[in-house]
Amino acid sequence: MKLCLLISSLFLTGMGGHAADPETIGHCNSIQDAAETVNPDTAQSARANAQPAQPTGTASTQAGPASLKNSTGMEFKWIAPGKFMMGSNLETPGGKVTAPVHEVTLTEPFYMGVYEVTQEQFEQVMGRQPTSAGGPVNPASAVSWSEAVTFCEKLSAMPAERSAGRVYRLPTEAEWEYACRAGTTTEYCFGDDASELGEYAWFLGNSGNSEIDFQKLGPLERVEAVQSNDNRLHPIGQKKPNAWGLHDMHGNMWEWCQDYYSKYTAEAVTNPLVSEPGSGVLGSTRIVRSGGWRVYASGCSSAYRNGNMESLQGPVNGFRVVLNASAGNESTD
Ligand SMILES: [Ca+2]
Repeated sequence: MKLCLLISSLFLTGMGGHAADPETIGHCNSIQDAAETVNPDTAQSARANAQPAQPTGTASTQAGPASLKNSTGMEFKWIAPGKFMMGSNLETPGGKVTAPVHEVTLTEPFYMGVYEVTQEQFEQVMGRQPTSAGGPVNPASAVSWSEAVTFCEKLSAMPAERSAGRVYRLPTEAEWEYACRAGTTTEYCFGDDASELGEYAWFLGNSGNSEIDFQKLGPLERVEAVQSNDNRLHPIGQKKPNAWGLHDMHGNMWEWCQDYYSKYTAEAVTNPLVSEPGSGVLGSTRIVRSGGWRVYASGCSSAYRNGNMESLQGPVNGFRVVLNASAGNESTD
């Protein structure tokens, strides 16, 4: 069973550098089996720095440009501060890892990357290709959390960006889900019907040579379906954006967030960020969101979450960045 969990979790986490062994996956009963490892009771640290919700009257609501393009060509959308219900109470892969639903208030606006960071942008900022290279408009892949943080630091230090006062960072987990939901309360940014996911996302059901409806297949049939399907990542921006103009928030690449993994609690919080590691194995991992090209639909929901080690350079691990909103931000367009 342990092996089954480990191998089949590849379909969720992208851990490891190779496609999962389909024969082994065939012995697993379901994707729910696959992700039990993401929800141990050991990851029960409190949400560090999380505070009870406060009135939003002091929030900075100074709007910058609705869209912004920086000196490297990266595009951003201005995201207004606000309040939303984070998580989902539905059963998810690995148990209810997204529960309980709780109120989150974000008091500051921010700019969210419209796309996952591309290989070309990664090279421009880091001076080298990401570990896995495949094409300039492909998302940068096999990027560790630490590399993603370094990318933000180097991008912020580029002369044109520094003189414009632009500071980049990874999104917090709450910012990521808020931006993904774009005002929705459904399982996906477009509703609850997973059969529509292919219009918005590259995921295991459509990222290969043939589309596969895994819901209609048994475990062994799933293995056979994946075996020769050549599932892979795809260039950014080919699928529909969400209501706030953000692409690939579901699927394509898992996206690193700042936070360490921690179980949710029910109380309302403001600007949550888990900045200290918690207990247990997962407590020292960093949050990834979005699901990816090798992930079932249920792992690509707005609320689904997983934890990966900071050093992991999995083939499904990419990222997008946040630009701190400030009065000095002006588009280079
Ligand atoms: Ca993504």
